[in-house]
Amino acid sequence: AETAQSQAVWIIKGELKFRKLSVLLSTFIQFSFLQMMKFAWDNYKQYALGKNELRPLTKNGHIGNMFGGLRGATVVDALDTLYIMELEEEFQEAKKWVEKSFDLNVNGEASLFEVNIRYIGGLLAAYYLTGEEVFKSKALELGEKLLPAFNTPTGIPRGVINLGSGMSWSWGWASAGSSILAEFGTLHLEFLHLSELSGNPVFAEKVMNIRKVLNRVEKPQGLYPNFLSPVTGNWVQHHVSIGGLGDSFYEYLIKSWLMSDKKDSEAKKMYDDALEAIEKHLVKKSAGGLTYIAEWRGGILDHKMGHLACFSGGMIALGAEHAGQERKQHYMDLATEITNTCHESYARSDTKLGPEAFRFDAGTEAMATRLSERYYILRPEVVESYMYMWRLTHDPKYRQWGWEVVKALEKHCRVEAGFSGIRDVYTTTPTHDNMQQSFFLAETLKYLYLLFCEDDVLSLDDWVFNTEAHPLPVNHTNFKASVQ
Ligand code: DMJ
Repeated sequence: AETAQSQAVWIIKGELKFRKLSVLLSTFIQFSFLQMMKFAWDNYKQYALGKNELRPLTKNGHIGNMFGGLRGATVVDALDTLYIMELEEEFQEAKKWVEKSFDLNVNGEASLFEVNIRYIGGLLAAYYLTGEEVFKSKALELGEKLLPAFNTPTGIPRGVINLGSGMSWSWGWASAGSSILAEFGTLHLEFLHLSELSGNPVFAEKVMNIRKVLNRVEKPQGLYPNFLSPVTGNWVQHHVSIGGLGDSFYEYLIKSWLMSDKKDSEAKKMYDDALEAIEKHLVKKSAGGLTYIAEWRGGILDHKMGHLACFSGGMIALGAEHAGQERKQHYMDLATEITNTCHESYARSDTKLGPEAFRFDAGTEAMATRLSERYYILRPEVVESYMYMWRLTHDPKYRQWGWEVVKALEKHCRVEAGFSGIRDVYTTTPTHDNMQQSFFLAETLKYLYLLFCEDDVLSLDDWVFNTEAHPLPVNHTNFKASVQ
C-alpha cells in the first residue's frame, strides 16, 4: 500500500511538474509570438505607417494597386491580432491611425474581394472585439462604397471597383469578362454582419442573390468552375480548384452555416455537395501515399496543389465535426491526410517553409518542379490548418509542426527591419522579396499564436474566422438580417 501511495504521490508530483513545465513552455512560446508581432508592427510603424505594406529590406512603404487608393492595409489587418495578443500600446497606435488618418474618400481601382476580406473583415473584427464605434462606422461606410460592383445583369459583382466613382469592371486577365468564384463567393460573412450592424438589408440581399445564381446554374459533375459571367450567369471556363480562384468560396459555405448558429442549412448542403464532388473527382493519392487535391481543367487533372489549397485541411476538419456520424471519421481522416501532405511540402524543403505550389508527377511528391513556384511569401494556409487540427484533435504534432514554422521564419524570413518573403524555399541562403505582407500580421502570426493558446481564446463555438483570419461572432441570438 505504501508503494502504491508513494507511486501516486510521485505521479501527482510528476504531473504537476509537467504542468508547470508546459505552462512555462507555452509562456515562452507565447512570448515568441508577441515578440515577432511587435517586431513586424514596430518596423511597419517606423518605416511604412500609412502605406499598405512594409518593405523590410529597403525600409520603406509599398502601396500597390489592390486597394484602390485606400491606405494602411497593414494597420487594419493587424488591429485584431494586436488586440488579441494584448499588445495594448501598439493596438492604440493602430486605432489612432484609423481614427485620424484612414481616408475612405479615395479614387482608384480596388479589388472588391481584397477590400472586403482585409478592410471590412479587419474593421468588423476590431469592432466586435473592442466595441469601439470608429471601427463599425468605417466598416459600414466602406461597405456602401462596394455596392455599385453588384450592378450587373445577374447581380454577380465584378472584381474591380473604383471606390470614388463606383464604376466597376472585370479583371483584364479573367477570360471573357468573367467574375471569379473565390472573389464573389467570399463576401457572405462580412456582408451579413454589415446588414446586422446597419439595419440595412441590402448587403445580405446582395450575397443571398449570389447564392441564388449559383444554385440555378448547372454544375459540371457537381463541381463549381472558377469563372462565371456576371452578364449571363453561366460558367465561362471549366477550371476547378480548391486553391487559388476557388478556395475561400468553399470556406465561406461551411462558415456561413456555422456563423448562422447552424441555421443556414442551404449553405451546409451546398458545402456538403461540393465537398463530395471534390472528393470524387479531385482527391488523389500519390505513389508515395500522400493525399492531395488536384486541379481540374475541363475534365483533365493537373496534379498540383497550391499553398493556398492547404487551408482545406482545416476547413474539412471543421466541417467533419458537424458531418453525420458515418462521415465524421472519414472527413477527419481526409483532413489529417491533407494537412500531413502540406506539412510534407514544408518538411521536404531546405528552409522548412513550403513553396507556392507543389506537384505530384514524374516521380515528384509534394515539391515544386518549376522555378517560378519555389517562393514563399509568408502565407498562412498551412499554419491555419495546424491551428484547426490542433483545436479539433489535440494531437501535439500540430504544435510541433507550428514550432518548426516559427524557427524557419526566424531563420530565413526575419531581416533587419521586419519579416520578408523568400524567393526559393529550396536553398538555405534564399534571397528576400522585400515584402512584409499584411496577411502575415493578420493571419500567419495570429494562427500560430492561437495554436498555442487555450481553446477558449476565440473559441470555435463562438467565432468564425473570415478568410483573412478576422474573427466574426457566431449569431447565437438570431440576426435581424435574414439568411433565407
Ligand atoms: C489572404 O489574403 C487570404 O487568406 C486569402 O483567402 C488568400 N490569400 C491570402 C493569404 O495567402
